[in-house]
Amino acid sequence: MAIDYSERIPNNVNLAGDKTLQRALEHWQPHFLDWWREMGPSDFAAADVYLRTAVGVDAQGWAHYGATKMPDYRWGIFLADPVADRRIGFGDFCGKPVWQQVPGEFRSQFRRLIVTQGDTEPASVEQQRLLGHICPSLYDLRNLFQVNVEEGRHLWAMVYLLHAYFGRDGREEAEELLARHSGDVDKPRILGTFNEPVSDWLSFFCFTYFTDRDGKFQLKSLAESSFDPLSRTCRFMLTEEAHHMFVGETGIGRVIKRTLEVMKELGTDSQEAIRRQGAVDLPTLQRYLNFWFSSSLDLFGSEISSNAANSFANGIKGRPDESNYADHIALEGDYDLALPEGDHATEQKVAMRSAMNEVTRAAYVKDCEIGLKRWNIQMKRAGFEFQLTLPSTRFRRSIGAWANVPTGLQGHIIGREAYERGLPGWIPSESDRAFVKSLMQRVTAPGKMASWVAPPERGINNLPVDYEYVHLG
Ligand code: BYC
Repeated sequence: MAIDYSERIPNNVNLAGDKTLQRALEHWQPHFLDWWREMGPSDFAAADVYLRTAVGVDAQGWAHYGATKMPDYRWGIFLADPVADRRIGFGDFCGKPVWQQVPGEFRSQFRRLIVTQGDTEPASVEQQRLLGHICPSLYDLRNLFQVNVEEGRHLWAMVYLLHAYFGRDGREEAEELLARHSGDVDKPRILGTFNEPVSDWLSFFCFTYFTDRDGKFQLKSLAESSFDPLSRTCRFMLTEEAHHMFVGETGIGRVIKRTLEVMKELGTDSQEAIRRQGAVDLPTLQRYLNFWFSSSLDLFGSEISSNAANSFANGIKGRPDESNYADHIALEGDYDLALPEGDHATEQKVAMRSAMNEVTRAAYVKDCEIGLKRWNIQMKRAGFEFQLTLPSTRFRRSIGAWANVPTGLQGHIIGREAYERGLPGWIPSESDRAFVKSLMQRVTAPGKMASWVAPPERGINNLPVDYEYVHLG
């Protein structure tokens, strides 16, 4: 379905046919642009960026490339095409036709989920706003900005739903999405990870690998929703999300490649020697992975959650790839959970519906492991023993059954003191962060890379790596 770019707000939802909604969104638009100017990528408004813009929502239409100034990017409202006779795929209403409006009794649950989803999008742009100043290459700078404008569009996607289906409350929530800010003491973003600073590119690559991947799984769950406009919105968002995870996976892969080159050249794995050459030693990378993985695990909510059970029962939020499950009702059968009890973990059976957050988290962990396997093969092939691992899902949790339970990386419960002592060696220490910060020298000559990252294997849209992806002017 084509997107109408002649409109002030590009869309494929026939916005012109609903003047009240159109006016309401046109009223919100300048607030969004003010927010982008104040909280978006700092100081790059005049740069021409080789951006991908969606022109349609089908397989061919969503990738139109060209040089664009970010404030001129055509943020808009794009829903995936409707599926004819779509039926509810899970929960108590399984098999009934999907809803085109929000049922009154589920209104506040839907609103809460849409607001939580919407809140993460501008949050991530805020977290990343200063990274442009310390970009390792023009190629990376362009990818950062591509991610940023798309997160901006994902905010539009949720704001459209709030305006179109939640009346006055929705409009108020849409304003609040621009009023909360990442890391703000008084008005922080809703979910923990989105208040963590992303102040260097190693964190950015970890964020796009781990945190954007939470986005993939949450969007997949919401794409199953009985509320069809939410499902269609999330389906289209998922096509864009794939690029964000690509940035994370290839980014970390390139850091590793560069480190391996340096280790080979020097014939040592000495941290000092590697760091002196301006590369990231692998144990430091491991600590960054530990930090972002454990933080992102919290984004799935509690292991046992009545909210999740209700959302599943009412057809509000399903499991990612719901069609892969045999039983879409999930009233029978249990889920085995390991829960902390004193100084050890005990196995407990939990009703399946109450464990839906854990079901999604487990699928996410499996997906996270794929990149690690690839990187570990990369290291083995280069002739090195070092292997990256994911810490236990019990490690350093702030939400759920394992919140504030002191464990080591393998998930064994240890004393509080041992935990405090061990932690600086498990997540980036102050000196790790200072070192990584020292590497973050801005590189903007086309094709040139910072000392700590290898060039990508190919450029964007078949262009060479040394193409001028951002014209700084
Ligand atoms: N931090 O029963 P519980 C993305 C709250 S990322 C702080 O345990 P429930 C993106 C929870 O809200 C995807 N608070 O879990 C990535 C609830 O609060 P209220 C974002 C947390 O309700 C990169 C309370 O604890 N999308 O798109 O099942 C760049 C008890 O909740 C946290 C979504 O998350 C936390 N980590 O919630 C850009 C989808 N975890 O309501 C974008 C929408 C839980 O009692 N959200 N809480 O005050 C949801 O589906 C659900 O709200 C949750 C789990 C997944 C967050």
